Amino acid sequence: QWDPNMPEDRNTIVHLFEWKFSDVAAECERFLQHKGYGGVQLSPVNENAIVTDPWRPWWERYQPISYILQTRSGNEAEFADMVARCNAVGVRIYIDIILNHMTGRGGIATGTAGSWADTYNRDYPSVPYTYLDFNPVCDITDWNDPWQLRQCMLANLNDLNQGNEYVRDRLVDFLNTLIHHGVAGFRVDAAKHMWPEDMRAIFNRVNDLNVNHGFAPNTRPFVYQEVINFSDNEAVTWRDYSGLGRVTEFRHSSEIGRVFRGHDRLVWLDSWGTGWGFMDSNYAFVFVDNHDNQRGHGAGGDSILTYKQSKQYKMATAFMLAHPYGSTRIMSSFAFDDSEAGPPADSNSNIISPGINADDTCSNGWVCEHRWRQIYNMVGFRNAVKGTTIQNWWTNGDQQIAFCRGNRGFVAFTQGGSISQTMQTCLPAGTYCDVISGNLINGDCTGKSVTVDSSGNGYIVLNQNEEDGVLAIHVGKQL
Ligand code: LM2
Ligand code: CA
Repeated sequence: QWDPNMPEDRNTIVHLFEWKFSDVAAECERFLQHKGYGGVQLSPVNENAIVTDPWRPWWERYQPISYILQTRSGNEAEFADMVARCNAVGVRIYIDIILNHMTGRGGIATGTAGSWADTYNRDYPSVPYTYLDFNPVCDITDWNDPWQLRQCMLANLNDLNQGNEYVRDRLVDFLNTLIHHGVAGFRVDAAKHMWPEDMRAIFNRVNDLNVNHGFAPNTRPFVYQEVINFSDNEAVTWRDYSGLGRVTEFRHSSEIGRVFRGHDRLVWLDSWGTGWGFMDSNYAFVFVDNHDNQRGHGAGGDSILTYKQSKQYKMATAFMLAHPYGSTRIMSSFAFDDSEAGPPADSNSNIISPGINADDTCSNGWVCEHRWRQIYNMVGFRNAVKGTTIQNWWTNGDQQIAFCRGNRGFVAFTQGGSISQTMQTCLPAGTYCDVISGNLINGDCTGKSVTVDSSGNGYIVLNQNEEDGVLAIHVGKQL
């Protein structure tokens, strides 16, 4: 299903990568609800193999060992508490589910709930799975062979046979446990490596969302599938999966990075979306970066922007959120130099909670992009302009653009030269706080403001050397 099942006045998901459940619950209550975030994507919540070489990398969580809800993020009781508390404040929970595989194929593995597995012989007693539940052992050698993509091992990970009824039952039970606890949907890991028919059979069997958590009767889970697909000429494309739910649009990630790194011109953004070869907006799940491509895993390479290029990153994120294309996700990272390194942890390898500074930012190694003013205020902008279209597209013909979202919001961008001129904002007369340079606090704007006259015109000032090359005003932040 393609709708994220959020409250009407919300839209964006934030991926709180590797956060503990207790911290997620607190974040829903103290921050996310107030800034208008619609949901949180969690890292995989079921038991994973403990990897010690390298020491506790982030990617150990992509090696399931059972469906017991116990990881470094917390146990089942903590999970249940978190989902209930987030739902109570209108913030939905989405789980990263790994249906394609179990652990890597090697020796004896131990998991985060204490289970063990004989990964060479494909014996996972805590599920239980035996070798009969897996596809025959083979490696993906030809990435243009649809059969190999589905039937062979991705990165040497033991490949489950989702055509097997017993396996389907185990996966459906796992998803139903999550639904019982109140989740709103799923990010499907490695969807490209499973047959669409098998996934349909599995999702058709899962329960409706739990009405005790505020979902309407007969609501189906939101599904967004990770399919890396850059061209229609590939053997497997987004079209194979868009009948079941949304699909990750990786071209959005790489192209927005290329544009805001200055390798393309803003003037061309007038046809952003299908005009750039992307999938239809109703199927697209979009982001500037994700947990893989921000550290050079997966696809996208050098064009991907991350928190490390903060100005360009904020501009790309602002454009994504200002533009109506797709269903949006914000990445919230821990700082890293080493692309394998796991989350901030103490000497016992327990994850450390983010500290919260007076200015809303995080400490203890957590970047918390979702707490950057320019980012959370654009989440608010997207909520305020929901349901409107782009109007009055303006450009200087090169590296400056501006546009309205109906008569509810206006945004301007420059990555070449300063803007200082009267523009049509499409907004009702009044004075508006620019949510990029400041915040509206007790009726005062801490940044720039724009006065709009009765014909919708406002004088827009956006200098090239400002901290951010964006100005954004909307009806929700009027002085
Ligand atoms: C995904 N989407 O389809 C995730 O977004 C991605 O993060 C996962 O890979 C991948 N699929 C499998 O779930 C990550 C990471 C890999 C890592 C795997 C499994 O990017 O590097 O592979 O998780 O932990 C690691 C080693 C690899 C080894 C494998 C199995 O890097 O060299 O393969 O474990 O032992 C020999
Ligand atoms: Ca597979």
